[in-house]
Amino acid sequence: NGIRMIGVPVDLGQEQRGVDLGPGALRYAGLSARLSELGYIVEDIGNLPVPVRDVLGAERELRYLPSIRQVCDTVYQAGRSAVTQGVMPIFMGGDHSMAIGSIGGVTDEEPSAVIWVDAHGDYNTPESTLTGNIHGMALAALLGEGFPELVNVGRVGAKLHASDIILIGLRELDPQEKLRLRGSGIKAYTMRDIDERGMAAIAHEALGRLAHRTRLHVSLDLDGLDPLEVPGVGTTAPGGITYREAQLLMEIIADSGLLRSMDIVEINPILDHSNRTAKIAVELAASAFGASIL
Ligand code: DIR
Ligand code: MN
Ligand code: MN
Ligand code: MN
Repeated sequence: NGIRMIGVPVDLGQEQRGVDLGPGALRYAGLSARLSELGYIVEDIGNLPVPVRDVLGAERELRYLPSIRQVCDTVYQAGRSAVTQGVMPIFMGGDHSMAIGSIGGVTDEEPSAVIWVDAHGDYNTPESTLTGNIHGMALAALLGEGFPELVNVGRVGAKLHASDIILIGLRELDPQEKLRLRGSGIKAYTMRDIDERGMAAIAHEALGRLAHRTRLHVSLDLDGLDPLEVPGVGTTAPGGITYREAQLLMEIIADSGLLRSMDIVEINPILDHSNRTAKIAVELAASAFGASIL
């Protein structure tokens, strides 16, 4: 019944300054205490070593690929250790590039599933990307596509099959990324789906598709939520998941009993108002790990 908080202050996968402060923002917002209240034994192991971008001038033109690879290898090992020791890791980002390590690390043996909450697909390759930013390539790398340095983090090759993944909250895809996603076999619920069908129907259907798995990882990019409610993210996209819809999704995930690990990524406290985004993320994590209103 243990949860291990693992800070990954990486900001190298995107351009905005400030996502490296995400782990601190989540700690100040009381993540540890909130999970302890639920009856978990919570251990915070601090932050993993991440190079500071200001000293990586020479890697800039490489989009920090060597350093991101190194960070993801470290995150992978931290995920592996947590799984083998029987505790549930929460990876506190940092930008979404670190999910290449976290998801790789937790998906080694049992049939695993991932619910990826995001405005974006993060399904770019070095060929399809418009920005060059590696946080927009994380899901593709986990499926074995793109830079070999990222595909081979931790162990060689793809860490997930398309059928292991469900995307929720999509509303901003790059042109080539959109074509790639259509052809991928990944189940994606866009904002239109959520508007038309409601989050409850989508959450139940998503978990039904993943029912034969024994481990579920939730990768929560806070930009999946509406920036009016969650302003502290680097790449905002209007018209997102509301706080209530996100809560409902997390509560239904908790009911499934499958959740074993989580990423909380892309929080940028520099762009936030009074740490609102991290506070909301703490409430969502609490719901995912079983908090109920009554
Ligand atoms: C864009 C933005 N598709 C890119 N991606 C973001 O840079 O590849 N992902 N913001 O979270
Ligand atoms: Mn993302
Ligand atoms: Mn995103
Ligand atoms: Mn992003």
